[in-house]
Amino acid sequence: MKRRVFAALLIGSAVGGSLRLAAETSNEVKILAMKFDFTPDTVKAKVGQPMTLVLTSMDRIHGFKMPDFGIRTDILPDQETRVTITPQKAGSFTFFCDIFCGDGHEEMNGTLVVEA
Ligand SMILES: [Cu+2]
Repeated sequence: MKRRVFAALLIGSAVGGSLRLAAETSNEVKILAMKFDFTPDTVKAKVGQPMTLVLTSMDRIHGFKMPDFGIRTDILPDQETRVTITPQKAGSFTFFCDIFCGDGHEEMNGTLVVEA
C-alpha cells in the first residue's frame, strides 16, 4: 500500500512540475488519505501564516477532522478538497479520519505541528 502512494507521488511530480512550484510558493500541502493512513501524517505550519491543505483520497471516502481548528470535511477519491487555515498558536494538533473506513480506522490520524 505504501508503495502505491510512492508511485502516485512520483507520477504527480513528473507531470506537475510547474504546478508543484506554484503550490509551494502559495504554501499548499498535499495530504493523501488511504486506509488507514494520512501521507504525510505530520504537517508543519507557522503561526500567522496561511496554508492550504489539499486533501485527496486514494481509495474510498474518508473524513478529515481537526477539532482545534473547528474543521471537518469529507475527502473524496480522485478529487482535491482544499482547506485553508491560519494557525494562531504554536503546538501540536491532531487530525483524524471521522468516517469509519475499516478495521484500522481508529489509527488513521496525523499531526499538524505549528511553530512560532
Ligand atoms: Cu476512516
